[in-house]
Amino acid sequence: MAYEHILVETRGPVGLITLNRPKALNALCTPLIQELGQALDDMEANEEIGAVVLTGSEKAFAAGADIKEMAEKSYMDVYMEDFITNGWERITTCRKPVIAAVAGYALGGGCEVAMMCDFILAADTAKFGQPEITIGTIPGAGGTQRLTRFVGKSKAMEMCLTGRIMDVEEAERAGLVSRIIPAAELVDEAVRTAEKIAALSRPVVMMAKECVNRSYETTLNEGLRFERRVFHSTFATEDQKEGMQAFTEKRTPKFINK
Ligand code: DAK
Repeated sequence: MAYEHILVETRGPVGLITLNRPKALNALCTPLIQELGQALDDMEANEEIGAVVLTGSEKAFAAGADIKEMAEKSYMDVYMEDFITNGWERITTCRKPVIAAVAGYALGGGCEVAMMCDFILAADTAKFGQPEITIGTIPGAGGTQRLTRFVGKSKAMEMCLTGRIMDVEEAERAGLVSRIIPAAELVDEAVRTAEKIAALSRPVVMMAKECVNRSYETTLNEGLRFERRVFHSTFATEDQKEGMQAFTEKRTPKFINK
């Protein structure tokens, strides 16, 4: 499929999606979100792909939802259209791992999209923020909820109430990003990381992802029970047998995704 607002490529077992509206700092207009959803559908269905990297440009991962598209809408417009709800959460329903590779601005909806990914690798140029309050609205794609879970109430509250932008060192200290990488190496390192994941047992990777995500949605005891059941179920896979056998035979395992 031909896309207008994103670039899509595969690098071995990795699907790479690049947000590509450079003149608008990758502002997330509705057609872009629809294209992103379509690309994720395709990658989810493609058996050759084991993990996905989502990135933007050197200057901006994404500077937010498209303010020019939203500006004139009335309450009834956004309510009746379910404005920009449709499609936005596709990343969170993707069963394959999705890594955000963030350079430059990740603001508003851009920060929210990065947080919907499984983890964030950030360039030393990355900046994160929820500046919606400065344009008379509030985060609408999870910013008040996910940011608070990542960085805690005090920092999330300050960011949502003032619109302050966090630099990458602060974001790493606060647990929002997993690693800082020199900007020039960001995408290659994200693809290498995705390749490592793609080389593992796909069903077991999906199970691990499901368990970590469950920790956000349930109590500790329920989460532990869920993890235990899924842990047991890995013993029904051929890949668990192969992985442990390979360890004892001091060789690299050959996973078959079964
Ligand atoms: N929307 C539209 N255009 C944008 C944009 C945005 N968010 N951000 C930047 N641009 C455009 C600028 O208008 C400018 O276009 P021209 O004037 O050249 O035509 C071009 O990109 C370059 O931007 P600047 O000239 O401003 O570049 P600077 O380097 O001077 O400044 C900046 C960079 C990132 C600091 C600045 O552009 C900025 O403050 N941008 C806006 C950041 C912002 O407020 N973001 C939050 C937007 S609200 C929801 C889902 C999502 C959302 C809500 C609900 N649901 C699922 C319900 C999300 C809402 C938001 O994100």
